[in-house]
Amino acid sequence: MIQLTVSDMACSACVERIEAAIAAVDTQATLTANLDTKELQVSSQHSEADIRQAIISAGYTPT
Ligand SMILES: [Cu+2]
Repeated sequence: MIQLTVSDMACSACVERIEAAIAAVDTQATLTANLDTKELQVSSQHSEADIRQAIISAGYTPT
């Protein structure tokens, strides 16, 4: 389980964009987002670096 904070994830459209970017890397990935805490949990066989890179290319900033 990869746990990230994405402080610029503001609404459900942001989550959808991030979800699509992660799906492009790993179609098997599942994602849980909490818009109140800006926390993102990703279940993926890919590395955290790959997932981070996908989120960054979608225009968001994971920390
Ligand atoms: Cu948004």
